[in-house]
Amino acid sequence: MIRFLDAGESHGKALIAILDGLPSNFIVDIDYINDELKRRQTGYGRGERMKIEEDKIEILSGLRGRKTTGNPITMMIHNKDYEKWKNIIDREPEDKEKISIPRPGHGDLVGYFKYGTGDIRDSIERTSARETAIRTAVGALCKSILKEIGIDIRSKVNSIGNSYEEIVDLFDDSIYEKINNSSVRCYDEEIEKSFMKKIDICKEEGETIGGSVYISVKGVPIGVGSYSQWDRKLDAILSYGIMSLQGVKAIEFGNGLDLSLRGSSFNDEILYKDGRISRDTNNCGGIEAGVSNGEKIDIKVFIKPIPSIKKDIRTIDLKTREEKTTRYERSDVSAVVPASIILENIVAFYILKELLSKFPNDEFNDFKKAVKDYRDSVYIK
Ligand code: EPS
Repeated sequence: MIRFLDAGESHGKALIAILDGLPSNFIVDIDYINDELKRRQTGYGRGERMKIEEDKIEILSGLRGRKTTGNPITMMIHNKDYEKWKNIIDREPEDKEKISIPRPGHGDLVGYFKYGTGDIRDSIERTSARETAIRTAVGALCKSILKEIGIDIRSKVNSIGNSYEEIVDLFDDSIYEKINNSSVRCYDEEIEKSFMKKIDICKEEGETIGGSVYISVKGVPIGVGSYSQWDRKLDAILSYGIMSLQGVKAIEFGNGLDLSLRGSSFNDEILYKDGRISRDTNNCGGIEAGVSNGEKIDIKVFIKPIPSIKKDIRTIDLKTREEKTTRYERSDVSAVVPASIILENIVAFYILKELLSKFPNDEFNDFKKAVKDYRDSVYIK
């Protein structure tokens, strides 16, 4: 069973994660993890902070040389911006410095009442999506293990505001190359311009904007997840991880939101082609009854606009209950492009976790062999 906890604050010294339960003898590619961190940082719509940070992973335990040992893996990313913030972060603020005007939509109001420290700075530091850097590192390590097992996870941006690009097969390498080279992660140049324009207009107007991303997972064998208990269903487990990403407000598996389809068209007919069970459609998104069915796992995720906006909206001062307008904290204009990368990595953690629960093995090569033997037995007949 793999699990992890992370810690660290947006402007604190560092972000840390402890990832426990990975099989031994897997050769870790640090460059791959750092490339994923870079992918997360470089999207259109980012603010000033990304010019400061240059995220790199440091592994403090769990490896001998480059190989996993089965011991817990401690990962760390330093916050470069800490140097400028340490006088704020590392001392108790005077009363007049405490923040009491919450940004609607952020964790400011709920954190103020829940933890009662009297300073919104405390919740800002932990609710910030800066935390997704370390979650991306954890997921990237899981994603690199899945790659060796024959499972690939890809993503694109589907919409920025109400500007939309059609879903496409992300495993068409020439299309995916275009997506990876686009600063808004889409394949059509006209749509790319319209996505960028939406973000530019928001920036000029002191606004922020949401959107949606599409994640597709190829190679998960039949039988991952379970219907035997409600809390073992794969779609429910993935949703838990996906909803935990800052700003996510909705998820669709396959074409779950297409209510125009009736039963005979929605339910994907079962066919037998080229020696394997297959489907011509994937409306169920690769999961039936909470169990992977061997098709691609297709997920669309919807992200709301960032709550740190320059434009004034109404709020109150929690100390006096007086009406105020929001105070501005430096932020990004849109988090949709980085969300696409972060979600690939969040999904990777859960797919690996569930795969290891079906094929429990302490050693990587045994794990790989168990998955291969099972795949052969299912697909050849
Ligand atoms: C964030 C606010 C901004 C973002 C940050 C998330 O940071 P800052 O307050 O330092 O300007 O840049 O995202 C990251 C730092 C990151 O690495 O993704 C927020 O309030 O959620």
